Amino acid sequence: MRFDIVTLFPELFAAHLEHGVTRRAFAGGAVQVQLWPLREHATDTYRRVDDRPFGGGPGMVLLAEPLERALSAVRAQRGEEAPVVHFTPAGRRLDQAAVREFARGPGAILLCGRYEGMDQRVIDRHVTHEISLGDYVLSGGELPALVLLDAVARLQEGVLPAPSHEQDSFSDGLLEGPAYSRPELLPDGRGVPEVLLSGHHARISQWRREQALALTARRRPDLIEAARTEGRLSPADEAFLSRLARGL
Ligand code: 9D3
Repeated sequence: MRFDIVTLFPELFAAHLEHGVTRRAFAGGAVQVQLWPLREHATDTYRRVDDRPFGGGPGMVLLAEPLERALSAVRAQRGEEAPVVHFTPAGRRLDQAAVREFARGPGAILLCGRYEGMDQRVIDRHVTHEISLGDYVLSGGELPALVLLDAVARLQEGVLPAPSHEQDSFSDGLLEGPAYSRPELLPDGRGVPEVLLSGHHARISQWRREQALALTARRRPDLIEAARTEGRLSPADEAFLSRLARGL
């Protein structure tokens, strides 16, 4: 799959693409990334890519023409089929279901906004998905684009060591409980839950499931409700949750 990223700040992407799990996806060729510096598509001698909004108001707007030219250059290389994503605070919040859909598809063209936004005519003509990360204010769409890339790259075959995304929270829809590693006993005397050292795999699995259910019920009751609606809670899960609710 291929991601083409239209941005004023291509340098922001380098460190992430060169490290860790995502580097494996990119180096292995599962995910191709091409950066399209918007400034190279400016039309005037000052290389302007933004201007004041018609009608007045604060801030600047990304100009339609450089964006249209950048999109034409991208499409000359990859054709018409790709989704075009605009990252904007007004978009639908990104979730794991959307990430899975991108991971199954051909990739996308990612438009990273800056300033107060981009000329609406570009959005109207080209954009197929508007995506937000959530209700806080960032300075542009570059970090959101990296977030989507990271989430998609780690789902590619051979990128993760094991089939570990089968066990991800948000794959089974619950938060994960606590994890512990060496040493068994810290110098200040804190140990590790006994059951994890027992070697009793069935008991360990049950304990982990209960930890996940308890944490999710406390922090994200909405996820418990969704799991219930979708039939992902067993009778044993329900029994545990009702004991929990009664404070036992
Ligand atoms: C004056 C109104 N502002 C909205 C709160 C305008 C505005 C602020 C920040 C317009 C764009 C931006 C830059 N942010 C993004 O481009 C962005 C973003 C975000 O700020 N939060 C969460 N997700 C995203 S995706 C793109």
